[in-house]
Parts: sequence; structure tokens; C-alpha cells
Amino acid sequence: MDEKLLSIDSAVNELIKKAKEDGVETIFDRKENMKPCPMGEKGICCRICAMGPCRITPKTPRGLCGATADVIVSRNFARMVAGGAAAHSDHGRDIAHVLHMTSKDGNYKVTDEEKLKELAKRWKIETEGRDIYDIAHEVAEFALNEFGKPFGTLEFPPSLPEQRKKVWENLNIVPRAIDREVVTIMHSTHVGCTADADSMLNISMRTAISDGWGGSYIATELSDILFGTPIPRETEANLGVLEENQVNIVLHGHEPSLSEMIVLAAEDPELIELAKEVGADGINLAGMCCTANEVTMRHGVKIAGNFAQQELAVLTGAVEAVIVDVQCIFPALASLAECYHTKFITTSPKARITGATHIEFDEEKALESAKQIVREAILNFKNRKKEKVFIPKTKSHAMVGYSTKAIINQLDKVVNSHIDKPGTVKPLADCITSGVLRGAAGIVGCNNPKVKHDYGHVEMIKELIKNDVIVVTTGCAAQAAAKAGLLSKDARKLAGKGLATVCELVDIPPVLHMGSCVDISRILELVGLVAKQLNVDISELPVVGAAPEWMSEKAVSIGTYVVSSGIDTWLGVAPPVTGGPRVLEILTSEMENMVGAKFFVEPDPIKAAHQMIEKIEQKRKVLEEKF
Ligand code: WCC
Ligand code: FE2
Repeated sequence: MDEKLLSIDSAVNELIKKAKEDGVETIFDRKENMKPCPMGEKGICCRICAMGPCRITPKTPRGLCGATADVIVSRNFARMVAGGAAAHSDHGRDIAHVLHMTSKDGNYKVTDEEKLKELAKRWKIETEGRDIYDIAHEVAEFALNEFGKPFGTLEFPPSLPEQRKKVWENLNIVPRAIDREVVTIMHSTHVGCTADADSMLNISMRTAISDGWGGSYIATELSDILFGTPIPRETEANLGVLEENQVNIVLHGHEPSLSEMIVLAAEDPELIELAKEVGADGINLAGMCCTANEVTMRHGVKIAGNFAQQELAVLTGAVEAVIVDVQCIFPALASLAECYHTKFITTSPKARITGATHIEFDEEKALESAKQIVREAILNFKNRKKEKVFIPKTKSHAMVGYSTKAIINQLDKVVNSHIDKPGTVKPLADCITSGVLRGAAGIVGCNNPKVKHDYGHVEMIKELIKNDVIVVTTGCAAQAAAKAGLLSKDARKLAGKGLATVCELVDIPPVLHMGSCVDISRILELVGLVAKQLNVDISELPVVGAAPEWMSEKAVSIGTYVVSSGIDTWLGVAPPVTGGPRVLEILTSEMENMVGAKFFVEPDPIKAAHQMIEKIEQKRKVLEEKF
């Protein structure tokens, strides 16, 4: 195994080497030995009932019930969408419960009152003369109702253009309640239900939309209300943020309700004192995956790394605790942590892992629970084995925290207030229509060992900004960008002339960190607002999306709602649908006639970037005729 081929990140390669020396295995070793199942890879294995599993081959072109390859592939795809939408949306629901728990003297408070009141008005909840917490509780109830209301359709945010809603109405894919859409997929994919690829994909789109414009959108908005709407701030990224002389705590997972409390607990003078008593200089928090995005955006907590680096953090031998809640957590951390002194602490009943220390996070006693967890980490400092410690030097400077509101604030810097009013996306729309910016790209998603770690993200982003395409990013893609220095204002020098000028005038980096994976709702919001500003549908904008290294079901839901929102999307890894010719045809061709966008699969990120640029230019041509 030549580690240079595995990642473009030198910190990763150094630690893969250390893994060998320490005699422990990582995902990179497991990948070497794993041969993906060729049936599963094509999506043509059906495990939905117990007559099979049925595998589609030239000799057995139908399952026992008669399901064709397309039926099987489309059902498997739909179930991936349901899994992804469920994960994002259940996260949104949890945040709504936390909002419902807020009180003046409690652990959880309302931080962004203005955003709360805006949302209350939108949902026709009385705000005049009311206590802010009464409003918060009613907003939370309204949000919770969106998951299971018996009648009607989802309440859409004002950033959704009317034209787009019409498209969905015509296709009958306007989501009803969020949970209902997930359940409908589980029902429709049961043996003996939907056996029609077209219909199955329609249902998938509807469920995915309930994620992007529903569950994820709610997660983002309510998190901002609770913990503050992000503003630009500085941070650092990569494993070099771990500190030799401090208690290092890695926060990994997704929901900010836990990580926010850990941040508070780590500031507690008593615990800082305790850290000193055990011989450390202090407590150092570092984030991983989306939790990293959440806490760096709101507090500047440093980023340890992305998905593929979670084991490597433990391998440094310098981490006292990895604290996790839900999603994207390797069960491998449990046995790996045993080889070091690291405590691997699970906190959610939704994600217990054999071999981990489970300390259930009790939201009712949030700060107390958080302090208990931090205390465990501190007390573990004495078990650190000096001879096992190796922290790579690598880290990069980054700017993070570009919520839509923060972007609008930056844009206000160039508003000529004699002509235009501040507080809108008009300057951005102007840059796009004038062609100073050719377009915009959202680069999101995971790491996947099928792709050289971070290579897909970083090369694609570089190519796009060089060609005057502004990039917005979330999730593990954002962390790849951060580590590669692409989120620093300095990265302007890698941008084309138009983009570099805009960056200078507006004082932003060419790649904007918009948050965690549920925060792709921020991207939808921004794109929707620009479309509304220009009075066009989202599908008419020179805007594209990509997930060069995606791997999770969440990413399948995301890709599906982004395409359903009218944004062409490039995948660097083929989804398991290639065994279903009709499914493939719909996803990569026919969706364009339905929703004005489709999927592209291109493993080479530079080639993909050029296809994206070509698409942007095609859209510009049509758009320019309008203006
Ligand atoms: Ni979102 Fe993908 Fe990271 Fe997990 S944290 S690994 S789904 S991008
Ligand atoms: Fe995530």
C-alpha cells in the first residue's frame, strides 16, 4: 500500500504510516482487502423479502416475485433516499425538541431572536407583546408538526421560487409531512408494492424534497435560532490543531445540541483548573465531520479533519476523548481506541456502539451531562503514553461561517445605496448576470475510499475558481477545502480575474464555507433568493452542484433534492443504479425534462469541473437572452 496514493493530505499519509508501525488497521487497510459485491454495486440484489435474496443475472432476469432489474434498482435507490432523509430530518426534529425545551434560565436559550420572530411571522404565530420563550415553544411545536401533520403539504420557506413549486405540483411531488414521505417509501418498497421505476423515482424525489426544503431546512433555521446564525470567523484545520500539552477532545457527529454544551463545559473554570491539576495546559476542542462545521461556524472551534480522518485522530495518541452523537461515526473507533488511551464516548441512544463508553447525553440536564463527559476526558490525560504520541504539523488557516445572512452582509459592502437597498442578494445576482462571475457551484459531501482522499474535492474546487465560478461548500468537502487553504482569503490568488475582483471588493474567500450537511439548506436558500431576485426558476441559473467523494445515504437524498430543485449535479462515485437501465436513463437524462436538471457521473474531478463549466455557459446563453 503506497500511502501517497491514498490521500493528498500529508497529515493523513504520515498517520497511515504510523498505523503500520503501531500495528493497527484503518479504513485504508480494510479497503485494500474488501472486494465490493458486484451485484450490490449495480443495485441488482433484492433483499426486501425472504424468498431471495434474488440476484439479477442474464439467466435470472427477474426476482421470484417477477421484479425486474429496474424495479429492484429503483426500490434500493428509494430506500437510500429514505435513509438519508430520515437521518437529516430526525436531526431536525431533535433540534425542534431542544427549541421546545428552551427557557430564560435553562441550559438552552434563544440566541437569534430576530430569526425566531421572522420564522414565527412566516408561520403566522403571534409575536407582538409575547415572551420570546412562548414564541419559541410555539414555533417548535409548529416545526414538530411538519413531520407528521395529517393533512396538507409542507410549509415552504420564502426562498422557494413559485416557478419551482409549480414544477413539483405538475409532477405531483410536493411533499406532505416529512415522516410521511419516509414511511411512504418504506411502504412502497415493501414486497408487492411499487413495481415501476418511474413512479418509484417520483416518490424518491418527493421524499428528498421533504429533506432539503423540510427537515434539513428546519434543522438549520432552528439551530441558528438556538445557537446563533453564523458570521464569518477564522479557524484552523487539520490534525495539526491537536495540542501536545493540552487535553484534546474531538467532537464528532452532527447535532449541535451536544457540541454546544461541550463548548460551554470546556470553558468552565473548574474544569480548566482540573485540567491543570492533571498536568495539562488546558482543554483543546477540535471538531470532526459536521459537528466540526457546526462549532467552528459559531465559535471558531478548530477542525481536526473530515470523515476519513476520524481514526487518524485517535492514532495521534494525543486524544483523550472522541465524543460522538449520531451519523458518520466508524464503529471501528471502539477497538482502535483500545490500542491507545483514547476514550471513545457515545452519547445518543440512536447510535450506541459495542465497545464504546456510553454516557447518555440528557438534554434536560445538558450542561451537567456535558461537564461529566469533559471531566472523563480530563481524567484520562494521565493515561496518555508519550512514546505513542505523534501529532502531524499540518494545519491551514480558514474563514468559516458564511450563512446566507452573513453573505448578504458582505454583499452590502458593494451596494450603491443611492440605487439599491442593502440587505439583498442583488449584488450577487448582478455579478452573475454581468458575467464577472460565470456562475456558482456547490461542492458538498463525504470522503469515499474509492476516491483518493480529498483529491476529488480539492481539484474540482481549484479548477472551478480558476474559471471564475464561485464555490460554496458544506460537510466534509468544506473541510477538505479548509485543509487545502481554499477557505482563506489568500486563496483569491488561485481565482480567475472576475472572481478575484469580487472577492476583494466583498472581502470574502473564493470558496465559502456554508456549514454542515443539513446546511445545504443554506445553499438552497441562497440560490432560491438569487432566482427570485432575477424572477427566474432555479433551473435557469448558471449554478451546478457536485459530490465528488460522496458515500452516505444522506448524500443520495441530498443529490436527489438538489437535482429536483433544478440544479445539475455531478457525482464522483457512481450510485448503485447501473444495473437498472430505465433508472439510469431517468436519473442521467429524463429528469432534465421533468425538473430541469439531472445527474452526471464523472470520476475525474477536473473533467467534471469542465463539464460543469460548460453547463454553466449553456445556461448563461439562455439567461443572457432574458436580460
Ligand atoms: Ni456529511 Fe458525508 Fe461528512 Fe458524513 S458528515 S461523511 S454525510 S459529508
Ligand atoms: Fe454531515
